[in-house]
Amino acid sequence: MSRKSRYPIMLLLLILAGCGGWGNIAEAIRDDDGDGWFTNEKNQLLTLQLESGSFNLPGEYRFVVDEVRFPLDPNLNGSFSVPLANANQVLSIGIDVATRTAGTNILEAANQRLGFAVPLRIENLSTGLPIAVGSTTIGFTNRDSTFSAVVGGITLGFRVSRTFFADPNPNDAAADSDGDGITEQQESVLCQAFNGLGDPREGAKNLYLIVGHTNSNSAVLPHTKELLKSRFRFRGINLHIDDGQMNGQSGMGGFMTQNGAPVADGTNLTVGEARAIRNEHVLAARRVFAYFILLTRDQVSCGGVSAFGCGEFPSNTGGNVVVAFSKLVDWLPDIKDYQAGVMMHELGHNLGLCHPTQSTNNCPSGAIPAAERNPGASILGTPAEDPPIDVWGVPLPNPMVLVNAMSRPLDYSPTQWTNLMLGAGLGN
Ligand SMILES: [Ca+2]
Ligand SMILES: [Ca+2]
Ligand SMILES: [Ca+2]
Ligand SMILES: [Zn+2]
Repeated sequence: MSRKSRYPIMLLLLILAGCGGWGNIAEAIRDDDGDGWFTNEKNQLLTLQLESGSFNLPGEYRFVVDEVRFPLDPNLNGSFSVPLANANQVLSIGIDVATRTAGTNILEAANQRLGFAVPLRIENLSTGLPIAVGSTTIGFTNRDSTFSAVVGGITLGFRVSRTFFADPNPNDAAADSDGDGITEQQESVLCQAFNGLGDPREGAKNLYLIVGHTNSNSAVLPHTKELLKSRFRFRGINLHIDDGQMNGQSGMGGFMTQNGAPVADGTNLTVGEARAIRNEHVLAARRVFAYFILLTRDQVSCGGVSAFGCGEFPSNTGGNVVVAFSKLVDWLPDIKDYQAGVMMHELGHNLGLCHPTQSTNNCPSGAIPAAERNPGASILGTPAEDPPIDVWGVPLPNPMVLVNAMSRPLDYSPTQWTNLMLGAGLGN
């Protein structure tokens, strides 16, 4: 990203030159490899912690922050318990719910002050089904602070902590110290374009997913985003979903045409066509570090066969594009989290994963133990893996294939997570 103006930098230099001397300032703002991260420990990490809560009613509470469900839980169904005896008391919660970063872009901000806004929703799960309690936006800046927010009779206490970090690799803008496939320069683009989302630090894995759709009914659903982001966060990966908007900024995803015209109803797109559509709508500088899913109104065509989705395996020429049938019935709501399932399944192929029964040494990401090769235990299971039913010795197609597909967990198997080839197919 180019600097909007050099004046704020000049001003900073002139002011600081009076007290610290030129050498110190030049040292402080060094970015030797020009990747947008200061060489020295001057980059900022802001951590938003949900510190405490006072609840007017007892119950089981879920906090959806930045579209991620907290407390994190393997079933994506975690809750914070408030017993009757503790209602209206200040209870300690202590969950880090969001982070934001700033690199050399801080030099462009007046008084080096940045503003962040994080959406929050509270749900009560006491009855089993989530009941919305209320929602708000949590605003904070890049300063240490504590503050509270009142949502539907619940007072939440927050703490913002600012820490500083150095460029993890100060001499190579193309380095990828955290191994997420996004170079440090690209992490900086993510940070600057989306108000603090990129993070180059070791362990800070980011996955940038751009989602397009061919029909107004086929867009990615808020519920899907929440499920996918929660699942990846639970596994230590910060998934960012750009459906035209991301973190309050304009992105690259959204409605997409093919060669300038809407895709006609009844078209069965291939993954190659999805790639061409991506190239038509997503800037080259952005798509090199993004995964892309095109959601379609109709079933898709994989190797000439009609299917719910297909995803490229990582290679020198592909590995970051998916085409997927958005909803089983175009004009109806999603059924049984189908959309999140098909997206996570096909994205799994981009990440080098195979169907459980095919997860041998021939799979790009390697084998999984035989005990995990159960199509029912991973979202990578497929109807084709369901054994045919046997009727008096005659094998017939299993009528439960769709039901089975719908009942698979929205998760990869443990070894699939270990084998994940995050970033391998990027750059194409
Ligand atoms: Ca740097
Ligand atoms: Ca990286
Ligand atoms: Ca990262
Ligand atoms: Zn598959």
